[in-house]
Amino acid sequence: MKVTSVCPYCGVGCLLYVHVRDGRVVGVLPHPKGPGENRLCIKGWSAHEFVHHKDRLTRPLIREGAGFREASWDEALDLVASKISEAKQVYGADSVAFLASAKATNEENYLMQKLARAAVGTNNIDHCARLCHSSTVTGMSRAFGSGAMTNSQEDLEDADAFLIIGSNTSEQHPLLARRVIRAVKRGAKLIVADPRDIPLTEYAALHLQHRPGTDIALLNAMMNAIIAEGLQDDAFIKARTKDYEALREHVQKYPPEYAEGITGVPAAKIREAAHIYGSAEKASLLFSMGITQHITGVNNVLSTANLALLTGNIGRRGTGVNPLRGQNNVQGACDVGALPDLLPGYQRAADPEARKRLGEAWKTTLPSEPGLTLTEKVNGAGDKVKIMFVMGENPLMSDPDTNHVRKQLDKLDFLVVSELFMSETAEVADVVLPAVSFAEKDGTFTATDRRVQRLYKAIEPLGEAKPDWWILGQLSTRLGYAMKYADPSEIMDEIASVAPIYRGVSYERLGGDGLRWPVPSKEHPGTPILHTEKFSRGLGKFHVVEHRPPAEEPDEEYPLLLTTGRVQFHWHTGTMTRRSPTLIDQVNEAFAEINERDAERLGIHFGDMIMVASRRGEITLRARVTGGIKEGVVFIPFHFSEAPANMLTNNAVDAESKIPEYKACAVRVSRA
Ligand SMILES: Nc1nc2c(c(=O)[nH]1)N[C@H]1C(S)=C(S)[C@@H](COP(=O)(O)OP(=O)(O)OC[C@H]3O[C@@H](n4cnc5c(=O)[nH]c(N)nc54)[C@H](O)[C@@H]3O)O[C@H]1N2
Ligand SMILES: Nc1nc2c(c(=O)[nH]1)N[C@H]1C(S)=C(S)[C@@H](COP(=O)(O)OP(=O)(O)OC[C@H]3O[C@@H](n4cnc5c(=O)[nH]c(N)nc54)[C@H](O)[C@@H]3O)O[C@H]1N2
Ligand code: SF4
Ligand SMILES: [Mo]
Repeated sequence: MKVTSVCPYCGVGCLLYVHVRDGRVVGVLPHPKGPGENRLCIKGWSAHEFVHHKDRLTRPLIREGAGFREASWDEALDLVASKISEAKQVYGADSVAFLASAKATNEENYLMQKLARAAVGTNNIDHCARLCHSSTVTGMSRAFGSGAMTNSQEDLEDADAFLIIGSNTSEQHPLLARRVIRAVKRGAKLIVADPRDIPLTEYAALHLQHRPGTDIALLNAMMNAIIAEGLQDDAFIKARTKDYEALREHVQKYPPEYAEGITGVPAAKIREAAHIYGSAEKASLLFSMGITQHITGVNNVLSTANLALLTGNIGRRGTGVNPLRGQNNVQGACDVGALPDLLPGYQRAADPEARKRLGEAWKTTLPSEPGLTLTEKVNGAGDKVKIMFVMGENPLMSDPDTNHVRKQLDKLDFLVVSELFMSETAEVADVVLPAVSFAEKDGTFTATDRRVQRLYKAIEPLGEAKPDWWILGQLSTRLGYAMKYADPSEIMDEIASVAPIYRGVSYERLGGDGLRWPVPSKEHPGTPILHTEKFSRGLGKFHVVEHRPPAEEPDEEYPLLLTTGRVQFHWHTGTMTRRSPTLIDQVNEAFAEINERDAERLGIHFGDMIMVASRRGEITLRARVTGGIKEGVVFIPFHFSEAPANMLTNNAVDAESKIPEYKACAVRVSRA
């Protein structure tokens, strides 16, 4: 038997067939429909491998001393409900905090934020989008009125030029990178701006290898050069934008020669990039974590928006500002309101009218106190926050400054984790709830280009594991706010009724290629491209943004700049991919990329064990000496618990979006 599903890894959202024999998942095959068009990357092809892994959690667990004992669902859920009720009574509803999951379905994330707001009475709901694209949502909402990818994966292929800045697309969004490569082979010009020589630079007309944290200087200088050459789109600027004069004046301060001093990129290359992007009929800008994960995250994003507005590259096929969403359902978790300041469908929690509308639908009064972000919750543990419920996230590996996170989680009165596996975070929980994987449930994921797609249950849950939507419904009902849904389609119907952008979405309509929001009615075909006639906010708005260095810069004691990220074969904290034999076979060891000249100075050879230390901690791992990384820069992926990169990272955040600066901190490297 083969069952249609959606790849549980990245936001590209490739469809796949789950093959089932005798009630077990035995393999996956690509699906002809959806973004992957009958292809999968190596992670997709091995997506079944963790499903039946012997480490899957199959019974609820309650802490007993240093370990856990098995419990029934009734006992575990009663305990969680009584702890939440108690904390609410003693400290108030805002002492309870929730982390939703970009790996779980739309229906599950919707229920978790509803549980937080309606059953508990707090806006303390957030998820990994905070660590990922919170700066995108803030920045793009300000410039355009919507925080999502402006274009669709398909129409990227129409571009004549690409600027890929801070996205290692072929490793992190492989089936989307395929479209870029196809366009390049057809003649489109590719500019890559990345401190490292990523695989896509093979296809690039130009590689701008700038220092981490200097994107604003780079982009301002490109705009300076575009205006100097007269390549700005005056008609578009006049008809569709506002505040251009201020931007024009501001970027005069950034001649390419000046930016060269900040970025380390030769002025001539910046001019060439400006010429390629500025003179293209259709230029598409793609970005990801290299732009967002900085204390200047919002300003970085605004800068990309400025460039697209300046050249009229928005609202048409093959153009746009395209933040590539990471997790399989991070777009959806945001859409359905798993954010402290936004209700389902991006209605503002601070807006009394929106609260009234949702309150009527949910037959309750919604809390007006602003909620805490993910980073604020961790920092507030033990103080404002007494109880945390984490659904499918692993903050002890994924949040910055692990020693700090561990100390903070220790201060909680009670920690609940729902998980597939005994993650580092589950290990320190008071109650661990066994959740089911994508193969064991019905639901929807929303891919990076706002595409809502359906996954179908292929097998029965393992052991006593349960879908998160069931767990959350049971808990809510125990808290005195009944949630009785027979199946996830009823939850989607409710989402459609409260979130205008999902109004026309229903399970009956979600075959084939899914539906891209906004879908304002049941007849509406969905919206592949945003801002075609006018921007969601009316006129597109230019913003003046200034270069600002990272919070922590190299000095004598910590002379190198660390940037962190991922590799193609592993997923974040490794809970799933490090249980997948095919992927382990590719890479199964922590490593640090270091420039060959830095390595020579330090007496380090390829394959040596080295120690990397920051002001917050140190780790030991293997050196990959390479000419492909900028001198003075070190890169470490954060997948490997034996040498966790987040022991080193800095928890300085962007003031507005609260995204941590994972992409820049000072380190010292020595032979181990
Ligand atoms: N295989 C795999 N795929 C994934 C994931 C995974 O864990 N594994 N995670 C998913 C998720 S949630 C996300 S958010 C995405 C992330 O996708 P990406 O953002 O593409 O991945 P990263 O490796 O975090 O960083 C991207 C690039 O930013 C560069 N960079 C570092 N500092 C800077 C800087 O200051 N400026 C610029 N311009 N570039 C810089 C790095 O060298 C790196 O090549 O990937 C998704 N896809
Ligand atoms: N140094 C550094 N740190 C980073 C980043 C970086 O670039 N550098 N990137 C950041 C970014 S962009 C992100 S998105 C975060 C990701 O951070 P996390 O979300 O904490 O990382 P994951 O490993 O994806 O954790 C998801 C967990 O959910 C579990 N899971 C999977 N499916 C389900 C389900 O259906 N239900 C439940 N209950 N559990 C499930 C998995 O077993 C896994 O343990 O990391 C951030 N941390
Ligand atoms: S590109 Fe992303 S969605 Fe597609 S198979 Fe690979 S990991 Fe899965
Ligand atoms: Mo992410």
